[in-house]
Amino acid sequence: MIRNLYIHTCRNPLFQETLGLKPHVLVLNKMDLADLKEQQKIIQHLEGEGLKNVVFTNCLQDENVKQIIPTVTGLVGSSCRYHRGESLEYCAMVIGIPNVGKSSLINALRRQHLRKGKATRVGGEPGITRAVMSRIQVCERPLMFLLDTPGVLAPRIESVEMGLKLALCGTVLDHLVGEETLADYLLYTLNRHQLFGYVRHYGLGGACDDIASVLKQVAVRLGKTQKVKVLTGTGDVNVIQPNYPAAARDFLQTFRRGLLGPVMLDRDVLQRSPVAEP
Ligand SMILES: Nc1nc2c(ncn2[C@@H]2O[C@H](COP(=O)(O)OP(=O)(O)O)[C@@H](O)[C@H]2O)c(=O)[nH]1
Ligand SMILES: [Mg+2]
Repeated sequence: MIRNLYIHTCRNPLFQETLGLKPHVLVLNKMDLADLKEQQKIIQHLEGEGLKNVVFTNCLQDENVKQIIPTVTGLVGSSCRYHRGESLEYCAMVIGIPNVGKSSLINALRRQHLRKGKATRVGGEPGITRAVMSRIQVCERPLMFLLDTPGVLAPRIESVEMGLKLALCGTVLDHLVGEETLADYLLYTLNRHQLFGYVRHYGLGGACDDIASVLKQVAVRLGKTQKVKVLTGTGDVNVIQPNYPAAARDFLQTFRRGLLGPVMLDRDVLQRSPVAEP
């Protein structure tokens, strides 16, 4: 099971239903993009949800990827339900919503344990892994295979805000939500968390909570403007029109690349968490 750290959803009964009693590891990937100052609180919160085996990873830099196989073998070994008999093979399934890095994790495991390259396609657009592929070997000793899946778990969207968080992380196609709506939510989030990396990144005059004004400045900054002729009673006037959609797209992509700084989108969830209290 794999989830982006910063899209950590509330108790998701789907996980329980889907996984049932099978041993499982929760991989919180893209740790490079997450603000992990409150890592302990995150772990406590997850434990409160009954999720114990948590590994934070960065599959681009192979950070902590080596912890996964020992965790899996430890869990299977200690699970009395799994009388493995003579079988020395492990077969595990990687599940999670689109774009959290399931395929990247498989490739990272292969790099770490087999010194092999890509076996499964990675893509930034949700839905690139379309068909369930055959099992892919990720380790020799112990012999372990993983099944990549095309996001078999649909995001369980409990509220508009959670939907926006998921969309910010690129787990649904942007145009379904609207890039400018998403950019607005991103700006609101950054300001609320007092993360002003965007002001520095785009060289803005200061923090601002008006998305139209921010996108206008971003568009000018990026040269994403066009001249249009406006006919007035006294003659034609040339006006510069900012390309708002292009500015919104750049704002979102810049955030997703981590260039606006690490963010913990679920800070509010953590603060509401009863287990976070001392
Ligand atoms: N910053 C960052 N990006 C990642 C990481 N792992 C995967 N990605 C990127 O996330 C996108 C989706 O990855 P992919 O493996 O296709 O996700 P899947 O849909 O769950 O299989 C790709 O652009 C990856 O390069 C990570 O640890 N950090
Ligand atoms: Mg995939």
